[in-house]
Amino acid sequence: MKLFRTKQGIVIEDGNLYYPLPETGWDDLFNRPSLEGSLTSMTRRLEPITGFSLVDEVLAPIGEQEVWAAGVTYYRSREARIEESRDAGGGDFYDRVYAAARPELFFKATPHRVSGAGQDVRIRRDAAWNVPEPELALAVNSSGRIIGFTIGNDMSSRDIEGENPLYLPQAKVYDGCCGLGPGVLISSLMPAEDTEIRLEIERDGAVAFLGSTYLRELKRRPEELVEYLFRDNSFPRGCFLLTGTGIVPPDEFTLMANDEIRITIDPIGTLVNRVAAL
Ligand code: DO4
Ligand code: MG
Repeated sequence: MKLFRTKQGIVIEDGNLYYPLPETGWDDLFNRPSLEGSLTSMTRRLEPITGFSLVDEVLAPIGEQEVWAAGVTYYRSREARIEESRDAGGGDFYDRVYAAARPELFFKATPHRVSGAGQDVRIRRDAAWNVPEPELALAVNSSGRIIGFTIGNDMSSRDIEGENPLYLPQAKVYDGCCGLGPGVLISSLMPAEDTEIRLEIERDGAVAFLGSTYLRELKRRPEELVEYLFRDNSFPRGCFLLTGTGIVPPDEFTLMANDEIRITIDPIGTLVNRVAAL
């Protein structure tokens, strides 16, 4: 079962049928105890809508939730960060955080910086080396329970991040820095380990980059990341937590305006965003 925020209100997808929940607020639903059970009983009472085109109607699946992200949770990410910060004396921070008990967690976006499926994401005007980071995103309610999963794109400026690790917030947080969606797969169970995360970047009608990883490469358990995030930290409306990237394009690759970024995680769907013109 999936939950979508749309121009017509909240819509539940169940068995290829779409059920509208026009009177319900996103934040209340997100934080409802036993969400999966209540959605199941709601669909029994509702009539499915016909002639509904999700692609035309879908919005980012976010209300008042903050978006956070984990870093260096895949070996490929550790490797890439060590390399990009070598000239800046990056030291062994990335190696240490990969192995440490405490994960790297950073603030990623407020709702107004988030782009839903079909909306543009942005690259910074003052950055020259930019990449998408395709990540499994956890939807977590205010009690710290994982209620579902969606797809996140942690847009990143690698030259700013590589110049000095203290520039991380500038490399990561700016207008249009985060893709999220298309909807939330409602489940407390992590998708299977052999689930693939696929990234395809299309430029001028041709494939500019293709890469993939598998959830089994994720070094941390999602519950462990959530437990650290909720230590001495409250999220009255819940939050999203991106779990890190395992796909890093080669160093000579940088995103350009009008590139189409497609991220697929099969049980959830495909998140498509175009890079806005500068
Ligand atoms: O440490 C920098 C950020 C890492 C990150 O965003 C990732 O591994 O996905
Ligand atoms: Mg990331």
